[in-house]
Amino acid sequence: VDMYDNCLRAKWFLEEKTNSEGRRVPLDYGFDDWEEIPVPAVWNLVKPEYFYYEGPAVYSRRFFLKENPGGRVFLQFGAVSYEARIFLNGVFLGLHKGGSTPFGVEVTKELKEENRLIVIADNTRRQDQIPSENTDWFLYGGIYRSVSLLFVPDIYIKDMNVHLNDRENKEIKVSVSLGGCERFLEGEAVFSIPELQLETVISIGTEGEGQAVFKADGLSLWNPEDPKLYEVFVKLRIRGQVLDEVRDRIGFRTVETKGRKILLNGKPVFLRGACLHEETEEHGKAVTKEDIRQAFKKAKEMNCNFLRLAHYPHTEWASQLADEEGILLWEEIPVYWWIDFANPHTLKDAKNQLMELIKRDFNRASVVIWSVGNENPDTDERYHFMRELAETAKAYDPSRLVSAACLVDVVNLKISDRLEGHLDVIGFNEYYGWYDPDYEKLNVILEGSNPDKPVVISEFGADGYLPDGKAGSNVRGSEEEQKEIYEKQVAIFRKTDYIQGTSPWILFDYRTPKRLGAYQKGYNIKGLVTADRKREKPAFSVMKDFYEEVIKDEQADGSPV
Ligand code: ADA
Repeated sequence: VDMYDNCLRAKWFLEEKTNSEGRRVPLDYGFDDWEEIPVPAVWNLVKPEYFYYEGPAVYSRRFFLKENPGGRVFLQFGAVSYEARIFLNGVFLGLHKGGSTPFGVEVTKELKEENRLIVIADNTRRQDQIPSENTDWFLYGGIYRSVSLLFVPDIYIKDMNVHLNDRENKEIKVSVSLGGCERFLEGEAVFSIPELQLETVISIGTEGEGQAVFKADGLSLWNPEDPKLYEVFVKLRIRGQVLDEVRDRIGFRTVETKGRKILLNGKPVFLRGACLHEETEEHGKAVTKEDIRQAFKKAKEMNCNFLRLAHYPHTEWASQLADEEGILLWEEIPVYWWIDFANPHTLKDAKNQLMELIKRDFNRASVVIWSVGNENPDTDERYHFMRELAETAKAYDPSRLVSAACLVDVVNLKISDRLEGHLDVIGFNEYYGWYDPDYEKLNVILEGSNPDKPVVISEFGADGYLPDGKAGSNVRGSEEEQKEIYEKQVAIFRKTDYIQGTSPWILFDYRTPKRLGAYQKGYNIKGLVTADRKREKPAFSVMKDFYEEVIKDEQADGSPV
């Protein structure tokens, strides 16, 4: 049952009561004055008066189950902004925090023929949340990714993680874990890649886990030029009986660093990128596959092979499509600016979001970097907080790089952040020429820094708008000035050998209530393309030309600039 195109109904207030069993249940509102709200969608775009609404909303939907195949049933949510409380047939089933990652609740016991699902979605900003109160983007509200019922057998395959373990020997590593009970009968998982005529058996112990490493002769590696994907299957067999089966389409590649280089399949790669928010004018955060396709097309027109998905996990459609289209991705959790670094609950929420993201996208070849945060002040608390996140990512997923978008050390004018030792790639955000007009400082910083690992300029840029009746680079914030800033920035990057990628801020203009200034009008207008995605600004061609040069240089000597 997929509720994708159906409607839920919402009411803009929240009350709860405690029933005789001490469970919290929503009050029984009469349903007459409820609004129809589509799901998935952000409520902000449903009616003009909801545009700036931030707070709780109660969604309610009655649904019928024609047939129940038995086994266990989970109600899965792609994402709900920011907190979600789930009730089925009057029973409180769980609370999820984190507005951009998937989660599910088991509904096996509560599911009937006729059901009432209530979801209380609440996007109220709080300082102890991830992100906290202060964001330079629009914090849309609602159930904005799909909701579905997932039927699985009593014992089922919970996770299947697959990656290329050893490129030279074409060795694949597969880990399988089961769900359904505490202790399992011993069984086996049969892993296969039909295209390679490969089948291998992984034994599963009573803990419900098993892993194996095996050779995949004839395997073609995934890369942006040839994003080869294979259909893979895992069947769970216990006492000769097949109980469950999962499938995926997976690409195989390695990503690592060597000195100051990033290596993809053993070869240096320069990340020709751009930053991207998950937003369109029409759908807000509830982007469609077509919206993502369009964004990727624009990025490719700019000669990109890489996107930084800022500043929170985007829909999994993005990483699935990037797998198919050969775009490398940086995925991030919203540990953005100053958050409550000393608060253990905040750390727990951040870790949870990170793990939900990693588990969701473990099998996506396109994802090469996990970013644990953006532009956080270099304090003791932040160091401990971020270090724990970086180590969590590394421990679960040694097959990728870990980064964070760091700030300049303003005292010593250097790229130097205490977190560096825990990162594989240093992300560096800087806006010289814009917030600080002194480009010379950027020269000083880059020449004076001596990082022992690759640096990606994870943000740079400037506002770019069309001033009424006036043009010219002398107008602050004009598209001409933006272009000039880009030209100067790029010239500096080209001289710096340890810069192994750039992702300008940002591919498209986007909404942000922070920017209500005279010419910004509620948008961050640092886009290389306008928010309607129709018009490229002059700076777009600066990046396009720069990346074309990078490609030529790579072709000429087999290594990036
Ligand atoms: C920061 C931040 C971005 C955006 C940018 C800007 O670098 O990481 O989210 O706010 O500044 O436009 O100033």
